[in-house]
Amino acid sequence: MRFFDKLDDRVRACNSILCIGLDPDSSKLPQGLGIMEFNRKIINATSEFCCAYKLNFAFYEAAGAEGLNALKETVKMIPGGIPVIADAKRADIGNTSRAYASAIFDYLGFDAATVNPYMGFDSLQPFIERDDRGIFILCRTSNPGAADFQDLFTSYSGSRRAIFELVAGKADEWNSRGNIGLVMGATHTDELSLIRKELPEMPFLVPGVGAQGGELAAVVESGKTFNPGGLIINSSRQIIFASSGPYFSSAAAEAARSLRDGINSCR
Ligand code: NUP
Repeated sequence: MRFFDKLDDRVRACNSILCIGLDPDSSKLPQGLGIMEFNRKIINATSEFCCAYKLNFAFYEAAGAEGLNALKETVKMIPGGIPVIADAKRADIGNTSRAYASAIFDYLGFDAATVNPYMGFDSLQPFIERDDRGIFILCRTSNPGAADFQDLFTSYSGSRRAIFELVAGKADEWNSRGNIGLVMGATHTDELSLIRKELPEMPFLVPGVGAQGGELAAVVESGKTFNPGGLIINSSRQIIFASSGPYFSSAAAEAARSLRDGINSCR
């Protein structure tokens, strides 16, 4: 099954476009709990409220062998119909990128991955060729430094456009298999609505609400589209670290329910 069909089905089934970020920062885990057990409790408590989970590799890699093991086991413990996104921001020269894609899709079993377009088409090709999997290309990211390169104007192709607009255009051009989406930061809704106008059907993965200050109503208004899974909104810390106390998993469930409802009231 194609990734975006799986995502559409899940969004319809759970009536949610909330993607929960499983970013288990070791310094914030409840006392005495390893990453795997923490994730298991969070997933059990929150899965009914989300259309997808996104795992940022940094937090698993930083925990060494335990973290890498937890990365693989967490993908297995997520219920079957829920797509799982690898937030690894990969890309490299062709044969290296092929190994990255194989590690993420074949060894670890993810449904989709984030990739970095800076090295160009051949660096993404091993990901794009996997038409059973999804890829989200970084387009306009949520961090302050995004402006350093992504917002620069260029006259490439005759018109004055920002680099993030060129990335969006290339992503559309490369999307013959229908397995490409864009990462669009929630903190910059003008850019979000600009790309939405240019690409009405392109799926967006939008991180940056909650801890980074992205405003929910503006994100939904700027990014919405008619495909059920065409706009998914990620939140990590606001949900998984809603409480550090003994009832952390019910606090996470409450945070997820409330964010899902908040998003749905804007849709
Ligand atoms: O532009 C981006 N912004 C962003 O925050 C692209 C990302 N992939 N992310 C990731 O989304 C970030 O690395 C983290 O895993 C998650 C946001 O987490 P939080 O701010 O909701 O805790």
